[in-house]
Amino acid sequence: MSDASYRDAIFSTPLDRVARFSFDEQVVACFPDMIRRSVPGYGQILGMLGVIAERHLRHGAHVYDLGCSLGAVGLALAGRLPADAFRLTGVDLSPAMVSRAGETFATECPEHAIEVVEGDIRTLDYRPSGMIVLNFTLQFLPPADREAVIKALFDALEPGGVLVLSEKIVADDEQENAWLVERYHDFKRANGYSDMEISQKRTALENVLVPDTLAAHHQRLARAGFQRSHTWFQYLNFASIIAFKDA
Ligand code: GEK
Repeated sequence: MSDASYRDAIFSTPLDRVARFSFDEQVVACFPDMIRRSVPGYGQILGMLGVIAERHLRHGAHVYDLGCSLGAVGLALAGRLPADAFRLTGVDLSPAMVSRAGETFATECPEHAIEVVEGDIRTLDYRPSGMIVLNFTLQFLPPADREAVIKALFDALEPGGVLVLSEKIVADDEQENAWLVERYHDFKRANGYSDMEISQKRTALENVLVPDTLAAHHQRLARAGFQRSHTWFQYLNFASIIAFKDA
């Protein structure tokens, strides 16, 4: 996947008017570089998803990767689990992402039962699943749509199933939040982004990526029916939660 990826330079020149961020062809071409340099802990979370699947997934169960982009979650699972251990459906709204992800699975892991479909996770007709992954996707839905999606995912999970939800988060405490955001910008600078790129990307994501607090996530999961959820990973203002449906 990485050999076909370009360096993210989308916001490296001054733009008169910064357009709203969208997952188009330009973003697809540099996506692996962009997400690795922009999301603290992205690689570590992917690595653990395979471990979590090994521990929690019933043999042969179905897995959803919602907002799959270029299929990194499916590749992580296929790298860790044998072909008969799971079936996976990746779903994404962006046609450019879906076609590239499909090609990647066909060449990288043809023996695994992985399909990619174009669709909106707000209206999908979910099939029963043992594990559902939302790796940095819920944050892009309008806040008012999030509750119904989480409820639909709880209903789709088999007893004993798990939901893994990774998100950019906002801290309740104003000072804590300011510190996390400043260090996050330092993290991006350390990864080669200029101040202009950081500020233009921030503008493009305004009202597109709307983060919740960790407390809001856990409360929403509880309202949907999850008996237990905990934050298993946090790196600056990025976190991952696992939620359990009782067996
Ligand atoms: C990874 N999980 O590499 N329905 C389906 N897909 C959607 C929707 C929607 N309503 N809204 C946005 N998307 C991936 C990274 S990226 C995160 C996920 C990021 C899709 C959108 O097209 C994009 O591909 C993905 O959600 C978010 O582990 O770019 O920060």
